[in-house]
Amino acid sequence: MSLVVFPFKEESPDLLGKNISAAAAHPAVDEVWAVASSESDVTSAVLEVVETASVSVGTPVDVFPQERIGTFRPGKGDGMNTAIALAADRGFDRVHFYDADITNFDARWIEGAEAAADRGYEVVRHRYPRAATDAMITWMVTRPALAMLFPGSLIPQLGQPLGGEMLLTSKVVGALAEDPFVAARSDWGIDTVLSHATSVLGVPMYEHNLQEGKRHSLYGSLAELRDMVVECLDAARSLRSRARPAPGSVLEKDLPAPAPADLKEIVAYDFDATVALLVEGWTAEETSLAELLPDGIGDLLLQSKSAPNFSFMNADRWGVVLGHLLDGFVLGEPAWEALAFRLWLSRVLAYTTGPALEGYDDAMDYLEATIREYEKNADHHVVR
Ligand code: GDX
Ligand code: MN
Repeated sequence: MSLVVFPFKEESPDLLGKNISAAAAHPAVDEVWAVASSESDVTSAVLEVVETASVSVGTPVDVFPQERIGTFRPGKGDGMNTAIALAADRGFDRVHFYDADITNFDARWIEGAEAAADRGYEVVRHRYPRAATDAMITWMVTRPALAMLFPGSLIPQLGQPLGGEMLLTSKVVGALAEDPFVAARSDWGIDTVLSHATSVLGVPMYEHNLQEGKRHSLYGSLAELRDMVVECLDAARSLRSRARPAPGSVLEKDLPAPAPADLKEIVAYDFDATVALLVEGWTAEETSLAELLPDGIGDLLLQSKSAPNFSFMNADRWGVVLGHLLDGFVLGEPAWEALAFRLWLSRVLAYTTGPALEGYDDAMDYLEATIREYEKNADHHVVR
C-alpha cells in the first residue's frame, strides 16, 4: 500500500494536477495527498484538478492544508510533517514525497523508488544531475557542513541531502513521526533534518538516479534563496553533537550516469542581479560581525561595501567561514542572517566565475573534491 505526497505552495494548478494524475495512475499507488501551505492554496482551480485526477483514475486523491506542528517558520517542514503524522496513523507501507513543481514527473520516479524498496531498502532517495550553478545551497552549505560534522560516515556520501523526493517505508515514517527534533523543523531545514534522521535509524538506504534530471522552476537573483540559505545553515548547525550513523549502516547507489547535454549549458541564476546584492544593505551590526571573521576574511568581505569583491572566497576560505558559522550563527538575528547570506553569495559567485567555467564535468568533479577535503579536515574546521 503506497501513498504519494506533494507538499505545495502557490504552484500552478495545472502542473499540480498533472503530477497528481501521474502519481494516481501508477498501479503501485493507492492514495495521493496534496498538502497545501495554507487554506488559501486550496483554490477552486486546485479542487477541480484534484477531482478530475481522482475521477479519471479511480485512486483517492485528497488535498488539505498543513497543520502547525513545528517551532520554526511555518513552511515546507510543517507540510511534510503533517503528512508524516497522518501517514503513520493510517499505516501505509510506503510513503513517497515529491515536489509539486517538477515538470518532468512521471511513472519512472515512482517505479525507481518502488523497485529499490522491493529489494529491501527502507529509504530511497532520488538523485539527479543538476546544472553546474544550480544546487548552490546543497554544494556550499549542506554537504560541506555534513562532511565537517559527520566525517567518515555515510552522511557526507548523500548526493542530495536537500532533495525533496524520496520513498520511506512505514517503519521509517513511524520513527520520524515520533521524533520531536524532526517535528520541530517546520521550515526549509526539514530536508537536512530528515536526511540526518533517516541516516541514523540503521535501515538500508538507496540513491536512485534519474538521469534526465529534475526539471522545475529555477531562480532569478539568488535573493530568492535567502530564507533557504539561512534556514538550511541553521538546520545543519542544529545537528552538531547529534547521533552518527551506526557502524555498518548501508547506503547504496545507482552508478552515476552522464548528465543530459542541455542541462550542462543551463545557467541557474541571474548573475548581474546577484552581484549587486553584495554591496547592498550593510548595517553597522553586520560590519561588526564581519570584522570578527578569522584569517583576514572580514577585511576581504568588507571591501564589498564599496564594490563587489568575491574572488577571494575559494574552497579553503569557505571552509574556515563555514566552521565559524557552524559555531556562532544565530537564526533570526538580522546581522547574522545578512552576514551568512553575503558570505554564501561571495562563495557562489567565486565558484561561478572560477571552477564552474571549466566545463560541466570538471566543475562537478571539483565540487565533489571540495566535499572530500572538508571531510578530511573536519577536525580543523569545526568543534563537534
Ligand atoms: N505544504 C507546503 N508548505 N509546501 C511548500 C511550502 C510550504 O510552506 N513551501 C514550499 N512548498 C513546496 C513547493 O510548492 C514545492 O512543491 C516544494 O515545496 C519545494 O519548493 P520549491 O519552491 O520548488 O523549492 P526548490 O528551490 O525547488 O527546493 C527544493 O530543492 C531544494 C534543493 O534541492 O536544494 C526543495 O525540496 C527544498 O526543500 C530543497 O532544499
Ligand atoms: Mn522547485
